[in-house]
Amino acid sequence: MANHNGAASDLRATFLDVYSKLKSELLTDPAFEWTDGSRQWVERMLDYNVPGGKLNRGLSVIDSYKLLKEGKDLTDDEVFLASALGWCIEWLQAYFLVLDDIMDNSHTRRGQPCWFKVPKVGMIAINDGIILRNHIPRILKKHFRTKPYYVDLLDLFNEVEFQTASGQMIDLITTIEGEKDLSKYSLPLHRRIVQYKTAYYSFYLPVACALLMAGEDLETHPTVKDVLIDMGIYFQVQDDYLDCYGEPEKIGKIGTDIEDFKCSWMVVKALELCNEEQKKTLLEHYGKENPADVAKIKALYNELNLQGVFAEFESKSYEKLNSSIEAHPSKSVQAVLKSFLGKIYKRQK
Ligand code: GPP
Ligand code: MG
Ligand code: MG
Ligand code: MG
Repeated sequence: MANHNGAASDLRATFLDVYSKLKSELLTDPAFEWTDGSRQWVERMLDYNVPGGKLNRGLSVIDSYKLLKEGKDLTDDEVFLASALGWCIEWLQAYFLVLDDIMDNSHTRRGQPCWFKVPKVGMIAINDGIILRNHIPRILKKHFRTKPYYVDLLDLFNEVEFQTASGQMIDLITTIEGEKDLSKYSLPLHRRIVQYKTAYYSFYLPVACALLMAGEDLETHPTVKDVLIDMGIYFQVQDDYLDCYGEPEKIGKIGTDIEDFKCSWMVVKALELCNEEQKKTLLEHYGKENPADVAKIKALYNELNLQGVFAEFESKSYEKLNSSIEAHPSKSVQAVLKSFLGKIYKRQK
């Protein structure tokens, strides 16, 4: 039995080995008659979109499973299975991002052009998103079909995908052209959007996967689910903040929330804090493509000290999340949640 409790970089290397194995299985999937051209397309598409992120969601399945096993060394088989589930979440994320970048008319992602912006890709990216999504049940079928929790896994991925697509829908329909109406933007609306579009797949799903593998489920841990959802909301507020104030070289993407008229935490806070004069600026310049309009909005955010407001929000959220975690009876569950929170607190990317 190998010792997998070594440095984080070892775990990352092991995790990446599993990516190569899953990729080669998918590229020889007997359900399709492959040609060199089709295989090359899928391989390039996967390498471009799946492994290039921070891998936090995927790695946290292994971390969580390990903590649930209370420090016992994992077998090679357990490491492989937890990694495969981690990769299913990374595949899900790749699928969401490929399509989200089209919908948000974004430019870059993970330090490179968005997939649909790559020459000769264009709208083929939509079908690539569908392929990415279909890879998940193929991975699950190959490696989990005989497990007692197989049906629960399939159901979990389906439920979370539905919640995410529903969150994405409300993110998009609030911005409909011709109805640009800032008066409907509020903290409760923002919370609803980000809870569904981000929190379930980014925070709840990795822990839910680890619990299923360990023979448990999250419905028997409702307080854990609540903390994970709150952490996901905090994470998306950071994403909204970084869309404006993050360094593109660090976050790997260029913000488009102002141009896209998004119900971002930034604009919600600005609406809350502005005077009548400043409100006019928001109404006139928010949601326009022109860089001069965007600059006016950013200047207003500076005037309202949204950086300071965010710093305050960040430390308050940390304290609140930390005390909810400490209220939990199980030390191993506390450890899972604390390691998550530690990874995202004051993140710059
Ligand atoms: C993140 O929103 C939300 C998603 C990636 C979910 C997409 C869901 C689909 C069903 C396609 P965002 O647009 O703020 O993310 P980013 O800033 O990374 O573009
Ligand atoms: Mg986006
Ligand atoms: Mg989006
Ligand atoms: Mg964003």
